Amino acid sequence: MPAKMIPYKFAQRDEDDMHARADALCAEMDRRRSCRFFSDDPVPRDLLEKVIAIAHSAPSGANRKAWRFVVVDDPKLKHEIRLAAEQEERESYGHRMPQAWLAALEPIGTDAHKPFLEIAPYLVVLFRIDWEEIDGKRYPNYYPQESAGIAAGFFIMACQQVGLCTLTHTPSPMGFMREILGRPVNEKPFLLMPVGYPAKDCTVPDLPKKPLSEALQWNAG
Ligand code: IYR
Repeated sequence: MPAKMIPYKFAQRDEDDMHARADALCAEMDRRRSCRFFSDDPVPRDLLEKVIAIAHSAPSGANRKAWRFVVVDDPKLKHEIRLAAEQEERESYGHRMPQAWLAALEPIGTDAHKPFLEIAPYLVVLFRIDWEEIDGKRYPNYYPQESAGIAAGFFIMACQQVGLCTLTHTPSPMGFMREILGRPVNEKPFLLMPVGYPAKDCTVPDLPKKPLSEALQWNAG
């Protein structure tokens, strides 16, 4: 049955305001960097929950919100996750990733060593829910990959906007996260995002930025 239709409470703004907001947001997001060196300074729990609420407001296939955010702050669990992730990463860096992939990662300077998984105050693990079981019957979710990706984008932007930093980390394969965190088989680990503040001496790679002109096309090419 179609839902009842209600008026859209849209905030209409004047053009100057729209430009000012676009410029401010652009400047803020331009400052965002993936953080690999975290401090262990605590982050208020309710602030993190607000950031997750923002991510949870993302649009999703058939409005199913086919995702779950699991927050880990238990040091024992973080240790277990670090050990499992580093074990997979050692295999990946050691022989699973082809030479071309390793070469592509060289400027970023990553390796199998992931201390941030224990240092960051929170690990937010995003699971993608491919199907749900209700009364013994399986119901597929629609576009779960895209939906989880959009929610992750909201999450990353919300972190930056409220003054937190994060990283989209994907130890691969990530099946161990489901076992460690006790999630059912219909939930697929999608992204592991440490959240906190950068370490005082945090550095980031000075990478060239692909100009927007290479990513934007108007009309037919
Ligand atoms: N998962 C590995 C490798 C890695 C892959 C990509 I694509 C990156 O942009 C960065 C790293 C790791 O986290 O080190």
